[in-house]
Amino acid sequence: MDNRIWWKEAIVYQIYPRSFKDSNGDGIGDLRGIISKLDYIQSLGVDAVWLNPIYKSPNDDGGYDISDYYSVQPEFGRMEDFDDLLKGLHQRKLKLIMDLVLNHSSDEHPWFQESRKSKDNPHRDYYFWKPGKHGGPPNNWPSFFGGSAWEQDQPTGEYYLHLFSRKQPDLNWENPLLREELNKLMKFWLDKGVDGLRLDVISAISKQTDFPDTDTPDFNETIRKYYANGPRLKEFIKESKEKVWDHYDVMSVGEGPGITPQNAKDYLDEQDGLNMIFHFGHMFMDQGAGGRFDPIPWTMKDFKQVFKTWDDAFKEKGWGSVFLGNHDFPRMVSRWGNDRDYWEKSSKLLFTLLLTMRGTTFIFQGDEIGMTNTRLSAVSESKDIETQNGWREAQKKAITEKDFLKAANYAGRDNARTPMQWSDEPNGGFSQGKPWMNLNENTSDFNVEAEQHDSHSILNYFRQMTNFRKANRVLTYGSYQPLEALPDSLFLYFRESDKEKLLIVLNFSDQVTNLPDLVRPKISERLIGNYSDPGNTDNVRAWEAIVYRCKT
Ligand code: TEU
Ligand code: CA
Repeated sequence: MDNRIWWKEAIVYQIYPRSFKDSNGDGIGDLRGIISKLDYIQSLGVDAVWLNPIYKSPNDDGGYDISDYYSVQPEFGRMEDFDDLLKGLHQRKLKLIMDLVLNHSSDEHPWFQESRKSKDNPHRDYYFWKPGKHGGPPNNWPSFFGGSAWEQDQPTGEYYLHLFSRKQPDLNWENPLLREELNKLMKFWLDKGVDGLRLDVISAISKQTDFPDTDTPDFNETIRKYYANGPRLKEFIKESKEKVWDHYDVMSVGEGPGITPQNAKDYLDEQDGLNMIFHFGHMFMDQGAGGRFDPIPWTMKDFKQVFKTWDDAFKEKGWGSVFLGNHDFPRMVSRWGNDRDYWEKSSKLLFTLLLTMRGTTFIFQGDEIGMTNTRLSAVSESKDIETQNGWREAQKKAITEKDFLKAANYAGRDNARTPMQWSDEPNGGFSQGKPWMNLNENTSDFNVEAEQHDSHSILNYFRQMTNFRKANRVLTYGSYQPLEALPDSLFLYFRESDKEKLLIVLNFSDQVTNLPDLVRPKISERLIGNYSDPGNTDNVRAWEAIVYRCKT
């Protein structure tokens, strides 16, 4: 593997700063808190950190509403703290991937404050303004956060577009002056030595500027057909690449809601595309037509198919990312595993998948110790605008709070945002002050401190698995060959290179099941697994994960 590429081999650890570690007792995680945990991060065996937005923001949407792209959110610290964090990461051979939100800004950004003043303001076309129609918004587009994607604004009386909250007006990439501003701010952060950019909702930056009505009530279909994959998307990505990214050794990963297996590789061209994207094939699989708070059952058959579909999409060209959770989704062990009877085994099984699948692995903070979903007992406890607005919309449909809470506790983003569980000290060692958000009630049961010293803990299995992935390059560059025609709960796949072949066996069920006869003769030795005793090759135990070396 002479053409080794760091971002293909990297294991990336995602940090949501507000909930990671508070250093000054105000109950809010901050940059110096992250600095205090750099040795822990390094001990995980990861190669890079993806930092959710740290820029000045009114925090309407967890920092994804930026009011100054050039300064650090005061609650998180100062620019010097950022510089110290970057230095601390680089000293430990860790790379930093920054999260940039370029599809929209905060409505408190000076650009928007100017833009809204008058129709002929020089900043007017930094955003999308349209007159209303028939006394209402210009079209029927729904916002990700409920209600219309248009907000009427005074003094001009026109409507502005906001695919997300009304405090997140969409930036008008049609305007070359605006694009120049965005290129400038990207260069500002890259000149500091940042190693990668995670580009928020990059799939939506090119709009269909005639703004046709959506013809479907299915929200995810509306995203795909109307918000994502706009006519100039490839052009805008190419321009940013040529004007900015190509001048740095920087990795670009685009967040791509609405991108499809058919068109993904169009955006990942070596010459003029992104390095990789996050797709949402599995993430939206259990969302009904009404989106996140309209959950529908998911099946292992579909789950396995998503991995095959997307691996096929990147077989010839492009590169995928592999994740099972982040700050926008419930905790992976609660969603895909069994966080009651097989919490430890299923957490470890999910890591075995993440760290043996083809594509760059992204791990969300806290998943390495098996953090689970939290439980809101009232919607008022939610700290997330998507849940709060979702409840506003649910009430219009006479949905009871009890029923809405069931959906929010299953699918809501609060699940991922409870503070990191460091120890059984007060507030889980996260803060000396009152945390901005309640910790999970199970913090004293399991936390970093407790797992650090337990050789069978999820945390230490995670460390074994990151080392295992890096010691076996076939897991990065090898082919992915899933076995078909198996019981739905049995997920088996080969990873093969010209030198070696591994078989990964994952039992996504509480039942013991047989290892299929066809694979048994191919096995030469068991390399790693989530049961401390090796068991036998006749069957696979409940939530058992095993990696075998195959005879070649
Ligand atoms: O999320 C955009 C996105 O992909 C949405 O589908 C998201 O997964 C969810 O449905 C909205 O919660 C990005 C950020 O990851 C998210 O935290 C922000 O709220 C959103 O963009 C707006 O910036
Ligand atoms: Ca703090």
